[in-house]
Amino acid sequence: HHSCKVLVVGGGTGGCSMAAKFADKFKDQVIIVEPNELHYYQPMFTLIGGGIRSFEASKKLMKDTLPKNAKWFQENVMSFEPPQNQVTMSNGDTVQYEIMIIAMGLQLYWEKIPGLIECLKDNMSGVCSIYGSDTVINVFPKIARTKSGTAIFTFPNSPVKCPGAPQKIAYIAEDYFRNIHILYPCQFFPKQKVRNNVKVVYNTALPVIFGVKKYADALWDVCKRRNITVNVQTNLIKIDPAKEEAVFQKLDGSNETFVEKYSLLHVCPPMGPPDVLKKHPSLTNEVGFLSVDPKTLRHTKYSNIYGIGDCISAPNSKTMAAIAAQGKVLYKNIMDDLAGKPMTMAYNGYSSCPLVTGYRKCILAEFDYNLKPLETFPVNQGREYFFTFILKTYVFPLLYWTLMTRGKWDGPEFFRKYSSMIKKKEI
Ligand code: FAD
Ligand code: UQ1
Repeated sequence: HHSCKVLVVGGGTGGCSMAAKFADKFKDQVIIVEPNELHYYQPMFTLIGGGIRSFEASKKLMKDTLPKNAKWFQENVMSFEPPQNQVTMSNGDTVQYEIMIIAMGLQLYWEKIPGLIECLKDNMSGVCSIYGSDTVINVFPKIARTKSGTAIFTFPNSPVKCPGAPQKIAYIAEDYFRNIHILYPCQFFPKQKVRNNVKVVYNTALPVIFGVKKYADALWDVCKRRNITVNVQTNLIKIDPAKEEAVFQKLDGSNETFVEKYSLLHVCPPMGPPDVLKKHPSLTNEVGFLSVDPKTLRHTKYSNIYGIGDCISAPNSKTMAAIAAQGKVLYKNIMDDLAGKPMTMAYNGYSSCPLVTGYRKCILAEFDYNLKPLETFPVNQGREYFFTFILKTYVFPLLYWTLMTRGKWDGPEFFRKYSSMIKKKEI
């Protein structure tokens, strides 16, 4: 049975970066519980799906990623006992803590779409997904094989991580079908001029293409210009592998269902909070997310529990960029609290989504809780740029592995303040 000053549940983006911050401060007094052998940089999955980056570049051993001056148990947390300041792990051991940070991420509910799991396992089917570490490598071969028919890209009826990703992969595939792409040193691109034979469709359960109007307008424009059919309030409910048909339900009140034949079907699976969290209603809101104050990120009921990342109830868009901003606030607030001072920092809901729209361009969306743009660079980020594509493809991964996993990247707030001084006021 173990005890520590700071217990971190989950060693993904949020858990690893917070553990690194606290392990620097309180050496050998931090425990991380994380079951996985490998640590993935998930934002690269979209680029792997487009054949732009290699799968190898997206992963590292967990032991080489988590901070060395913290103790790692390669277990699952099976239950929480907040009144006792204790959790129980899958090996039966308990861990006691002074402070606990919960960073368990989102669970993917593949099984909620009948037919999906068997299609994903079948290399010959046209069904694929960038969302799984075990499914992402099949995406590019399946896109490259598509020469005709309908390529359908879906967005589910649930909260998801990186809500832009399901349409980014649509834009990349569409660009690939057109054969407007540059050669990358790491990848050979065979010639593809099949765009005229492939219909490209984006079916989203949401009523909008994107939550922030400025970027939504830009994305509608991209879709119109490139003849991508967008159907809102359209939710994938079932796949029939034998007929290569997908069944969709309209969420416009009519509940009508319809069937669409596909040659390529890219699925973003439904997601939600991890089952373990949902089993502890005293920790969660009605739908199972860890219930935290959206400003301080402290638990609403237990004052020594905090949350970060995709598993928390705060209504920000669930991204790594959001976690960078949350981490700064969380660290400062916990240190204030430990010093007996009131918490002074508030998270403003900052989130960012580099909306890759092809093989050399990207719209870098950045916004806050109010869905107001909060941009870093002194340009109009509602436009497509090559430099933002380079940031997404090469700079952010480097930033992640060298700074963020070591607790040393708090987001671009610093640059934003600087560039807002020179940015022209937008009309
Ligand atoms: P995760 O990193 O998922 O980590 C959760 C960890 O908790 C996991 O390691 C898991 O094993 C562990 N865990 C689960 N249950 C337990 C348990 N019972 N006990 C102990 N540990 C447990 N973000 C961006 O900012 N920009 C992007 O361009 C972008 N693109 C993306 C594209 C794709 C395809 C995907 C999938 C994500 C993308 N993201 C992007 C989102 C980003 O990757 C996530 O928001 C971020 O990684 C979430 O971090 P987290 O720590 O909350 O969860
Ligand atoms: C970011 O900080 C971050 O975390 C490393 C990402 O994750 C991949 C992002 O996608 C983005 C956009 C940011 C924000 C950083 C800048 C410089 C805008």
